[in-house]
Amino acid sequence: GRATRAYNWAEYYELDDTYSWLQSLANQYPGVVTLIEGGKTYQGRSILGVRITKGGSNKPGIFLEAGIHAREWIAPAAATYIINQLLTSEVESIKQLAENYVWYVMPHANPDGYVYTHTTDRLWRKTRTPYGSCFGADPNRNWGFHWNEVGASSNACSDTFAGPSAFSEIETKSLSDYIAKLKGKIQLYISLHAYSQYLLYPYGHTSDLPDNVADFEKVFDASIAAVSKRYATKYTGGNIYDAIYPAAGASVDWAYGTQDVRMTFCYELRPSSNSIFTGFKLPAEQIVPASEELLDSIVAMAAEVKNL
Ligand code: ING
Ligand code: ZN
Repeated sequence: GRATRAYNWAEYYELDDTYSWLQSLANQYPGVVTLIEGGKTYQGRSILGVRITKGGSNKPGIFLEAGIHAREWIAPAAATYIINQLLTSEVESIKQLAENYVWYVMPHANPDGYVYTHTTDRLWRKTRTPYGSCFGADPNRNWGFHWNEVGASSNACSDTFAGPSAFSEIETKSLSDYIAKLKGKIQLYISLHAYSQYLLYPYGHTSDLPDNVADFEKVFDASIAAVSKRYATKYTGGNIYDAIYPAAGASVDWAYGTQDVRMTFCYELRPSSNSIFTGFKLPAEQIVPASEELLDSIVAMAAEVKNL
């Protein structure tokens, strides 16, 4: 529907609008932007993303995953904002971020769910796989690492249904296959969610801390300091299990626990829980500021990871 309107982060877009925009980037930046497919969905859609590399591909990778939960609209919006900044910014720190890494950005890890939030139920979270009389598994409880041990449900009608087995969802199965092919190349994995203004690191399945927790804390401190610089937005957080709640089967735990990605983080973006705004329905006027401060934070995060 929006083919004639600008893609400019003043509003939230539909899946097809973003997919057309990604395609247009691949046309506009040959050799820099490559369309990538992180697999398919239950309803047959493509999980479309971009690989961005400015000059040479023998560089560490950053994987940015967003939209795994359908209703968290700010996450894909912020991911596309970052794609655009990596390609167009004249700010030195952002240019460096674009040039020093191979970027893999998947703005919509759950396309079927996202479409459903536009057509039918704005607050849908899960995939759309039918399970008896209910639909969908929670794609952030479905990954094959300590799957369904804690903080997930075996009831298909629950919003945190882990699925009938690890990687039961074609979305997590095929996206994880794509990521597994990059084994050894990813230095930093970032998952975007909303809301609460938290920055989180492994683990979700246990209160045991990762062996490199000192590194995580260093990077965490730099990242939450940077996120507040522009608009004084306050983030807190820590390890998933203690900072929010026990939750097994998340993408960040799988990437850390099975793929040797030593730095994996999840941002819970705006609003904060006590905001006057309604949780998942962050006003579109906040897409840009929420994304700007996120990118400030990721600039600091990457710099800190590089210095470990
Ligand atoms: N929160 C995340 C969720 O999946 C989370 C919190 C992040 C859990 C990372 C595990 C790992 O429940 C939202 N809002 O989805
Ligand atoms: Zn989420």
